[in-house]
Amino acid sequence: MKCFPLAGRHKAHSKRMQRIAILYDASQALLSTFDLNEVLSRILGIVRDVFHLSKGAILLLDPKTQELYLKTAFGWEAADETTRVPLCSGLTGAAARTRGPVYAPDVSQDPRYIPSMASTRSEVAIPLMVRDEVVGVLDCQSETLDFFDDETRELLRLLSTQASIALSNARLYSLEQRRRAQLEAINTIARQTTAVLEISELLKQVCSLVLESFGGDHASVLLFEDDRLVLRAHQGRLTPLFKVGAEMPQEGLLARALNSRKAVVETDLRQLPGHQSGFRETASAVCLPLVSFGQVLGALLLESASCDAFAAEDVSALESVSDICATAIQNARHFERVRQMAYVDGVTGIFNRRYFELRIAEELARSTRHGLTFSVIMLDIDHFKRLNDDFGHLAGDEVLRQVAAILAQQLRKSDVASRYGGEEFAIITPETGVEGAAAVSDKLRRVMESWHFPSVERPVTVSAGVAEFPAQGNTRDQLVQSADEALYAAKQSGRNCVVTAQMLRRTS
Ligand code: GH3
Ligand code: MG
Ligand code: MG
Repeated sequence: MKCFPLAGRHKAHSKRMQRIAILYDASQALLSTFDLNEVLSRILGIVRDVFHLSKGAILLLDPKTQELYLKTAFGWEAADETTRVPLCSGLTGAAARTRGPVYAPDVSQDPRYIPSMASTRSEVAIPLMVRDEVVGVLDCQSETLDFFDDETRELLRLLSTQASIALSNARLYSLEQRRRAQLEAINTIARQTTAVLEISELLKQVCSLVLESFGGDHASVLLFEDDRLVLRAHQGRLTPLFKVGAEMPQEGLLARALNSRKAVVETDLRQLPGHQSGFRETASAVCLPLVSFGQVLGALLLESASCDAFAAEDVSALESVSDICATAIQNARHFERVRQMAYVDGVTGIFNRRYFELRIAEELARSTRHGLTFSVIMLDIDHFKRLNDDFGHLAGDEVLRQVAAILAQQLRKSDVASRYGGEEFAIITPETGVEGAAAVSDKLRRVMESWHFPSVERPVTVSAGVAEFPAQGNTRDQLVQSADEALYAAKQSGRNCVVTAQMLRRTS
């Protein structure tokens, strides 16, 4: 049995106790935070305070470039993340490469040493490992030759093991945080978009929500309209090269995403020959096809002015977002169709009375606000009952459709033509006084008179009554009534003519 002198045993015992105390403090400090930067600066704090070192650093491995970059340090002059060490050089590179501690008791004798501070005499580099993967290196330097004895190196190695665990926890935690934020974003997008049924409003919302939750500088939505891919909405701070409504070339990134129906991430678009982006500053982008029930509706684009702005691990979350958006777009389109149907007359395909009432209310508000005038024309087919009687109801329907088509063709885009009921049509002519509207009505009357209606073997004529806002009415009912009275007068005076409410006032 080996026997130690009492003093030696006591010394060994107290050193072990000190070692346990250091490690205990270290683990407490390291494991009490999940913040990566906090973890790293605590590791260095312990190294500096316990060992009284002049210089220490943590370098992390950049898996892409296989370089170590300086993450946190003390005692370095002008050091930041741009300080990089390739794995083939330095004691730190050697530690990462060999996956074990590397010690230089006298740096002047070690060819691997990269001189950075004149006062350094000894250096130890210990790899930081997460499972069997090197994630970085803990680098410690002292102004004393052979400062790091076996005991100290062992202690630093144990410390680095704990640091590695804390580092791994911090990484998992930040990944988890990111996942949670993304899940929340997906949830918000799902809730907010399904409630928006107005399509352009919906697209704007999609852009700002995606931008808010996934970063990037600009988000846009492109939708197929027939075979054209049209820019329908965008939000962000980049300079657009296209206007909303413009057709986008289906090339490069877009073409790849649309053809493969898969998300495509491009880390540096400026390296792609012939690539044309929708924004001047775009450097990287992720393009997500919008697919609903197997149909490609378009694409959601997220762009950034810096390279490499989108992480591959965010793609699956972004794909969930694009699926939600595609469904929301389908819903909004469906709603738009249903809503349109509610305002369209089944026989003629032009707007119905409900739409006329909606639009006249808007026109009343707009004209009142801006001090403008507008007119209402009530137009009625003459002796329509006789047409039905002589040629049948189906031929009558055909005449209604033809009259509606003539109205749509002859009127301005800003005019609103609707079937008011039976064989009566109501027309709103914005920013047009009674004389102008009477001229429009007379043009319509003349076109009808000379039109060949194939379903009936005789000319069809119309009569019209015109009233102007606000002179002949400042409510919907007053205006319609004035125009109706004028129409009645037109019928009374022999049909196939136009009478204005103004003319009636003068004669009465
Ligand atoms: P007036 O010149 O005074 O306007 O005589 P009119 O015969 O045109 O007017 P009246 O109001 O007496 O008759 C309107 C006719 O329009 C009666 C109705 O059967 C017919 N009508 C209403 N809606 C439709 C429809 O959807 N299709 C067809 N074919 N006829 C319709
Ligand atoms: Mg009639
Ligand atoms: Mg009638």
